[in-house]
Amino acid sequence: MTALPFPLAEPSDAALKAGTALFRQETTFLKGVVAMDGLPPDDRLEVCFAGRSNVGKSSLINALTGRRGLARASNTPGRTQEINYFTLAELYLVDLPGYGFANAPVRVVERWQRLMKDYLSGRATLRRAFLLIDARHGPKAVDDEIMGLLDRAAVPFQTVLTKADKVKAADRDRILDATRAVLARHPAAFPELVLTSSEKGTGIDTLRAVIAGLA
Ligand SMILES: Nc1nc2c(ncn2[C@@H]2O[C@H](COP(=O)(O)OP(=O)(O)O)[C@@H](O)[C@H]2O)c(=O)[nH]1
Ligand SMILES: [Mg+2]
Repeated sequence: MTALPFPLAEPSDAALKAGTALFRQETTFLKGVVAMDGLPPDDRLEVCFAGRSNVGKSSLINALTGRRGLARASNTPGRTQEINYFTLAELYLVDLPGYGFANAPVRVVERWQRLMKDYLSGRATLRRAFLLIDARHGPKAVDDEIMGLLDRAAVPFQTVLTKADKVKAADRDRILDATRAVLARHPAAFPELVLTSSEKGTGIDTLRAVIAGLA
């Protein structure tokens, strides 16, 4: 067997330190954006968190920043209809509306899905998209579709598996490999994965280090 592609990211001690130092600074909410012309000036790099509704985007931002109520997390899928901008030092962290199932009228959903896709394919200062996937399920067709959009827009994306605390140990490797098989078809996929739990704190320091490496 050859070595599997897409290993789990293992940042160096120096990278971990840089991550801790970056996220020790205060993250603040900048604005909620409902249309492309409402995006803040593209005067700094940004990273975004994309993924299906309820995958854990907002919870992950809260875990990274250590601020529980910063990004609004919700049990009701598809409630975030805006692109939410947070400022962290010389970087923007961007919480995107989810895709897939949403608890809102079709026309409203279409509008914000369009916004999310326009953002993902048209934001020049977007340094990397973190594509969140529920670690219990692996990628779904709709994730594959967004990956295709990112390929075409040449936006590098890195997969972050969420809710690791809910995965049975026996299922973990199978789901990781299923994820790798999908990523292997996507040229824009960054070749390392991050496995996280916002609940337990797993992988949060790793993701901080990855982001600090981009800042
Ligand atoms: N067990 C567990 N639940 C999580 C985790 N992250 C998020 N959740 C839960 O999943 C639901 C959706 O989270 P949210 O951050 O609002 O997802 P979003 O729609 O992608 O922003 C909430 O009930 C969260 O408490 C995690 O790491 N572990
Ligand atoms: Mg959210």
